[in-house]
Amino acid sequence: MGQAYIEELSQYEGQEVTIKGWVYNRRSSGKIQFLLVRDGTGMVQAVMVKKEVSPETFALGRELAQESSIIVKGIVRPDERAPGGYELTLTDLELVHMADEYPITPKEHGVEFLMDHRHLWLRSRRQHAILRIRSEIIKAIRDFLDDRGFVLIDAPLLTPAACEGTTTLFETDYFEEKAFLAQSGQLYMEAAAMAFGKVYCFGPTFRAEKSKTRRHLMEFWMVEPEVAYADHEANMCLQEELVGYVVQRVMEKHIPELEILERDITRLEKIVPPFPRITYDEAIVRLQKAGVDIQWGADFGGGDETILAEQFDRPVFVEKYPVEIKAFYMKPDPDRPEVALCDDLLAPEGYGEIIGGSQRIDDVDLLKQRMREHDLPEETYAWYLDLRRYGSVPHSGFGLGLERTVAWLCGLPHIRETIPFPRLINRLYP
Ligand code: NSS
Repeated sequence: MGQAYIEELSQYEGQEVTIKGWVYNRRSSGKIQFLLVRDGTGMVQAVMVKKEVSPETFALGRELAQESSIIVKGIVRPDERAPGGYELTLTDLELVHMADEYPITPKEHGVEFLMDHRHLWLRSRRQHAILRIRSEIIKAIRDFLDDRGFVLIDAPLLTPAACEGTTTLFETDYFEEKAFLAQSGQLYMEAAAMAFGKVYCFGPTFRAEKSKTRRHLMEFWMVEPEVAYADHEANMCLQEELVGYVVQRVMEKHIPELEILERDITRLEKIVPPFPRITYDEAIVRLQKAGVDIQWGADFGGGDETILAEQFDRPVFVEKYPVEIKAFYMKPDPDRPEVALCDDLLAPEGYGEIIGGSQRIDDVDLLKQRMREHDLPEETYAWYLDLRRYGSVPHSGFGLGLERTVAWLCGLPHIRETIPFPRLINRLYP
């Protein structure tokens, strides 16, 4: 009569188990009550028959408010109709805490209301499905890189300088010095790649994005691999292998969650590398043909990315953007210096850019020149320039946005549900 988790009930068929959890829902019909119990690992229906339990226990069942914490004892019975395949015949019920009237009821609530109650909303079936898939994606990314000999190197979150432009920095006071929350760990990964060869960081990054879109968070997680001696081509191969691996893993382990989310799984089955590649030049022509008023030299908006991505059933690489619209560290194409050896990977179905990557400038003079053009103070980046002074090599890397990847794989209309506690332009609570 041991304690069990709901996800392991199949091991206890016919036995009495104890489940510690919460009341998800409850209904009764006279002499019989049905308690839907959740314990974090799953959900099970406990059936309580009046004549088989004490009068106190039966009365307690009737009073249980939604989300009250309870300890249930019961016999595990197979039941084909039950979601996990099992049901409990309740033998005993203990109240741990009677919940106040729970604000989130099975009826429909508005998004702002749910976001205000995010700390409670996490208990719902749909949020469970999403955050379990998120957890799997993190593990899949780490397994992929670890298995290939990458070393995890943590980047600092408080930094003295910008990586991705100075307009989206969160500034903070660092003992009378200015510090910024990291927009990316990349510059530090470049240092680490020169030390370890193949490295990655995986952590939160921050952008004061003044845009209110379904793809932007102020705080998001990014995995950033960086590889010494890898060129632009090798960089894209690594990206498509990683994405293919992650999709495969989610399909292997999380079909029930994808079903809860009503994800069209046939769309995910197509995500097999190699992915199509188009140049920025070609992307401009495609957009113009689709009726978009855009000229060479302009950056793409979310709408443009969607139009491009819709032309493919797999993620599509757009490579070689104009140097002018990209970050200072990207290496210009030696055959055509007005474009950079960079790529964005656009997810299908309108999920937009999930990866940004590039080969980095390895020449110290060119890097200094680019920094001047971007008005970046040389002193703050002296250490970064050092990397081009002591054994500089061609190297490349990329950043994959975790939340956009979760949104895409789960088929969510908005990025806010992909992270436990989202930071949005109008939200710092809870
Ligand atoms: O700005 S990126 O395109 N690239 C970098 O930060 C490089 N320094 C990465 C590198 O090469 N090591 O951002 C990379 C990805 C981008 O493709 C999105 O998937 C995601 O990070 N991203 C975001 N996700 C959610 N919200 C916001 N605001 C956001 N910004 C970027």
